[in-house]
Amino acid sequence: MSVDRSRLHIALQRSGRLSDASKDLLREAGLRIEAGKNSLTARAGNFPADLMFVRDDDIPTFVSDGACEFGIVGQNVLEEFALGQAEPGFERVAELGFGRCSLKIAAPERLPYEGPRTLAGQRIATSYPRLLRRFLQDSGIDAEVVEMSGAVELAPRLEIASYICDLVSTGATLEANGLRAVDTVMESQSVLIRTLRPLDAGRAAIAEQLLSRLQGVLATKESKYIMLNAPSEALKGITDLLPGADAPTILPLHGRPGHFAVHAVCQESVFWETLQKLKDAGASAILVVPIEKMML
Ligand code: PRT
Ligand code: ZN
Repeated sequence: MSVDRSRLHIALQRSGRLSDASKDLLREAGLRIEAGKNSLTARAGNFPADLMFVRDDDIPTFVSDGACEFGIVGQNVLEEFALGQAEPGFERVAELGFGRCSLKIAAPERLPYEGPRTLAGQRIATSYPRLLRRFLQDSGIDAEVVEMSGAVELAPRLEIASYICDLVSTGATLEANGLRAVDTVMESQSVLIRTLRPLDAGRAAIAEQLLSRLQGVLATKESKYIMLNAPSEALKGITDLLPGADAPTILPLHGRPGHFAVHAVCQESVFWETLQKLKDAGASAILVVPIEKMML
């Protein structure tokens, strides 16, 4: 298939832990994704963008080379790639809140761990050699990094290495292999990246549209619309309590002189504790409603 330069190209993981959430995010931004299960590309039916379904490890390269203008990938894969590059060819646009995991040092139950110095002179197996080397270097430790492309958790049993450095989410895999997490190399989640290659005016405009929609989707995930009533003397205290809201709307209540309705978009989670504090500060009839769409 030849590459259509009048459309944007977005690199997504073809099949794996990030695939569904990546597609869901684009759908929430209004893209209609028409793809069969085994396609390598898909067209957005109603937006000038094509999706490229690739291995997550290839996404930083695709975006840096400008083959795709955008990509969604785990920070772990991205940082490992970036450490091997003289100049980054991409920039991070937003953290996406899914695919969370940590890159951890893990030790067999029988081996001690008293901080990174325990690793001195040891063999450590990992699929993230650059991130591990940076961690060791930052800790001033000399150790041998054994590179494996998968099944890293088997290394101690196979006596390939004493320790491992691998991704952990629930910890079940470590436990099943008689290992325990002892240190953290990095925390990770998926991120949206964009190429640093300049775009022509047409595609730059489409890119801005996509970004504005995605930023709207990400903002609505955390945001709530809050409405409440309050007497005038309580307004200052109440507006100070509203989480992440700037410039709330304040309207007089019909038939109740000295009383106002306060409406605000809160950019942070609104907890029960916050509602209680608002009530204690004089608010009544407090409503918190989800926001479906937002364009900032
Ligand atoms: O085929 P392709 O190369 O695209 O996929 P892949 O097999 O390399 O990646 P995939 O789908 O496994 O993971 C994609 C991304 O998801 C990773 O790069 C991380 O950013 C993120 N992620 C989140 C994880 C995990 N959680 C995770 N738990 N990636 C891998 N794991 C593995 C881990 O390596 C270990 O084997 O799951 C196991 C541990 O899980 P727990 O729950 O037992 O701790
Ligand atoms: Zn991969």
